Amino acid sequence: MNKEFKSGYVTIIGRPNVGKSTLINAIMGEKLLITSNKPQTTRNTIQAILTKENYQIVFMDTPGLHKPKHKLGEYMVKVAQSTLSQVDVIVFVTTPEEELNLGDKYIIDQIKNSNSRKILAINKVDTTNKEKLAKTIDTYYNYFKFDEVVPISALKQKILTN
Ligand SMILES: Nc1nc2c(ncn2[C@@H]2O[C@H](COP(=O)(O)OP(=O)(O)OP(=O)(O)O)[C@@H](O)[C@H]2O)c(=O)[nH]1
Ligand SMILES: [Mg+2]
Repeated sequence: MNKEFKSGYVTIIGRPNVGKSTLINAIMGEKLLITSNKPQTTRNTIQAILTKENYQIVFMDTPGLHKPKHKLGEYMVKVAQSTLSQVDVIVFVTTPEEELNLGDKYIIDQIKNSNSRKILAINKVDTTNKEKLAKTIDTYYNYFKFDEVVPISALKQKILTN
């Protein structure tokens, strides 16, 4: 009679301004989190809880990860160790990039040994073309074999298939 109720923790991580908060708003179906075209809009880790009949997901929106070594170190100590080790799923958000940039590389290096399921979300696909997107997927997947690769537009609330 009773269906199994599932719950899980999902951390959204990525460079500043890639659309992490926009993605959570899209999933939640409301404008819960502040988004803007200025990097570093999200200042603290914020939880958004999605509750449905058979499941509950706690999303963790995190501040954008900075390239500078010092800040990055600080951030990783705070966020990486406390949240990344305990979550069920890590969604690493990036944008269509020609090359794997240092910031992203660093983030991937930090998450690749965690036990969580790791999803690569390539956001803002509305701003690119198929060739660039394919190249981005190749580049990132070659660097690390994510469990899933999902091209999306958080702004337009679209998941790209094929
Ligand atoms: N074109 C386009 N713009 C997007 C998309 N998703 C987000 N944006 C825009 O990108 C900007 C940054 O979005 P945020 O959600 O604030 O990004 P964030 O990763 O949370 O940024 P920080 O909190 O600063 O790390 C905003 O202007 C969004 O409207 C998308 O799919 N397509
Ligand atoms: Mg944000």
